[in-house]
Amino acid sequence: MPELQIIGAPQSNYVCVVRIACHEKGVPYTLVPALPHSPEVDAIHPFGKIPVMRHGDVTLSESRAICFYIDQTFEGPPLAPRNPVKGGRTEEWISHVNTTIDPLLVRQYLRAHFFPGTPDGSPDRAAIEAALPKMEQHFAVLERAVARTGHLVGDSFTLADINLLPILYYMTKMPESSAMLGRHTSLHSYFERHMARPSAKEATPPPFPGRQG
Ligand SMILES: N[C@@H](CCC(=O)N[C@@H](CS)C(=O)NCC(=O)O)C(=O)O
Repeated sequence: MPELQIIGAPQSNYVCVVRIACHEKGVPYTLVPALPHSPEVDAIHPFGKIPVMRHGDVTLSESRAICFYIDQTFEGPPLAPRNPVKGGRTEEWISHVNTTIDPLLVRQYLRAHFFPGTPDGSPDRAAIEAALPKMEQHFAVLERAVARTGHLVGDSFTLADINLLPILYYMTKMPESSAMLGRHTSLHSYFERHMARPSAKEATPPPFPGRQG
């Protein structure tokens, strides 16, 4: 088998998703550090986003596509349930996380802290304050979703949980979101329990260069 390369920056929540997926599947891989829009990424992703993947002659972009390939190519526990209802639920949650939750929690809220674009580099308070009421709704939805079984789908750890976990990890790093997570007790214990998995520990994002924590 050729080497499986996951190409991207380890701080990216989507790179983190693919790394957790590889670990859960029991697939060895090499992480090739690369930034969005770098030549090695642009060669594979038409819009220059990370992660991208190289496996022999096969190249792929988009975390869901990469996880699909890994799930289908290698032996090991399924990342997404093969049962159509549970599989469909898993896709439903992955889509909610990628199209609704990530844009608010990561692209709007976290970016306003980490990459605010303000003249002095201080957090963009207007963007943060605008995000918080909508974030309360998202946290409430997630709280209800995990309250019964401690998983997003059925009673096992799936690719849906893998997609959410890195975002929740970043929520613990900022004051408003960390307090919000603390107030949602089922979601908080869900996060702590799954973050203790070896796959999540191994893929925990390092700090952004030049930043602490
Ligand atoms: N839908 C993509 C999203 C990937 C994504 O947004 N990656 C970010 C880093 S976390 C990125 O490359 N951003 C650069 C850009 O949007 O130009 C996936 O699932 O892989």
